[in-house]
Amino acid sequence: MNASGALRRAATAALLACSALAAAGALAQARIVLRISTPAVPGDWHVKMLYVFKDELAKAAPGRFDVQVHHSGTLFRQGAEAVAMQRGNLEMALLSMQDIARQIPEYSIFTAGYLIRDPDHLAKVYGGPIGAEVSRRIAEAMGIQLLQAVYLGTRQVSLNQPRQVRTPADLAGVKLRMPGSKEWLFLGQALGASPTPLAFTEVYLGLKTGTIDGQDNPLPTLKSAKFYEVTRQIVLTGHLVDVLQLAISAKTWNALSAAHKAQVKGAAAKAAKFNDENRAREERELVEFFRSQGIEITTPDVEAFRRTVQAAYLKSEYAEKWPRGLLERINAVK
Ligand code: KDO
Repeated sequence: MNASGALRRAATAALLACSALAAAGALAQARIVLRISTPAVPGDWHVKMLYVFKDELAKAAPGRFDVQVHHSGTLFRQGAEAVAMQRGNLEMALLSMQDIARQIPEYSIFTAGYLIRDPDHLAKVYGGPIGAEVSRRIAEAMGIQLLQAVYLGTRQVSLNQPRQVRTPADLAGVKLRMPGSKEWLFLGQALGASPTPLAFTEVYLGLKTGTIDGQDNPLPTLKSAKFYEVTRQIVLTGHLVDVLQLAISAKTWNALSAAHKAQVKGAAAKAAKFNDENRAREERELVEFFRSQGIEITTPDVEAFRRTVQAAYLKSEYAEKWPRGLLERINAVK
């Protein structure tokens, strides 16, 4: 081989080495895609919270994650997220305990009305040993890793026509929209109403056209989803101090390094703090806002609701499956 041939070969080898290095670099830099699906609308604190999560993660691990927020149920419909994660079609979602109870029936305990007393009780139950135990079980049984419990708010009943409501008997015949799973429908029934399943995205129109008489959601949701525009009365039943779980598929979670796991957890905790504080503040402020909109706010006999709903759960087939002693342990969390 002559000198120029040797030179050409050396140059080609150098080029190849360079492009291999570049490819390896690109691979090392490939961003981890985290698509998050939620039915919540853009004005909802949960959607805003997901952008806090994205920003915090970008600060903690610059250029390493590609967080994509899909709101309004546009990527996966409400209730389909857990299965999508299990099939490898979705990385993250905000799951309800009702979604989880569909696969782990004993966890229907967390869907029971008048179980969690207030947001502080909620934070201590899910943030303490019970929450840790629940997370382990869900990871094993569902292949889904819970990252952080976030407050959804305290659910109240709202009606599109005013009505005297003191006790559950006064809700007889009221077509109360509930999300479409049996755990939710049971709650509507326990409240004394005629539960009607409907997706979250259909509720506004349902209230407006009268295909439903009412719905139940926390006050911040009435505001962000604009349900208050088609509401004449809010009955402060406070029947479910509600939580959602920011969750990630185990496949995605297990592929993360220990440092990335810590960064994801840290960003989730910051997002939850932002959400929880804003929701609690808004819950305090919104009664006045709704009054100013001409909506009647009434306080029923909450004790009568509590007694009726708790009794309905305790004698239901759900309670037969609750883990022994868990009810007492939840009640004992102070
Ligand atoms: C709803 O459909 O009423 C509900 O409040 C149920 C929750 O579990 C959750 O899906 C929530 O909607 C959405 O996140 C919208 O706030």
